[in-house]
Amino acid sequence: MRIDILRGDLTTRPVDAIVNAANSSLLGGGGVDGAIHRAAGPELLEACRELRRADLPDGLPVGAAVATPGFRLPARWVIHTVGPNRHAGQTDPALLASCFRESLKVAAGLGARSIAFPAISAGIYGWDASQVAEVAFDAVRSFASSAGAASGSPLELVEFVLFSDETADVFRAALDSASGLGR
Ligand code: AR6
Repeated sequence: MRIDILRGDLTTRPVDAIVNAANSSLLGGGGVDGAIHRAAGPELLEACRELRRADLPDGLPVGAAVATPGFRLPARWVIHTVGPNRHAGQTDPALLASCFRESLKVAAGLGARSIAFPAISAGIYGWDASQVAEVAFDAVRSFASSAGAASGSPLELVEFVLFSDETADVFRAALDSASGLGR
């Protein structure tokens, strides 16, 4: 599984799935969530409303992931996950690790070969980008070496698409110091 770090806009990525740093309501918000909804079009909000009605009446829990189509996005699917909110006292890195792990699982279940992540929780939810990067690479490495991957995960490419040069540099430095991952 290859890992690429890019500076750019997640909504433009021609990958099979992009991951949305959503909130539990799944009904949109600011940051990358707002950008994804704008780029995907109103059908995305409709699909999220339907998910809420049919499967998630109480919303999507922190650390869980669920997929919708990508509608007008280049990506075929959007995988919505809810990162922990530091400002609300959600400081357990296991919750953040779960976002990456569950998103990878959902992507593999869909047959996705490529997936692009933003820096989940590193914006409005207040986590340090360096900690997000560390948790993210650890989760990808665990997923790659897990039984699930060994039994045929189709995922070949994991992109991290960062909105600023600064965050991209933080992710590059973390990847360089993470062992066992090739680029
Ligand atoms: N492409 C890539 N990264 C982006 C983009 C983009 N188009 N736009 C922003 N980012 P945030 P969170 C970066 O705040 O911290 C929403 O209101 C941004 O610079 O989007 O998980 C949700 O509805 C930052 O580095 O997500 C939730 O309520 C990273 O994406 C809440 O925010 C994540 O920042 C989630 O907060």
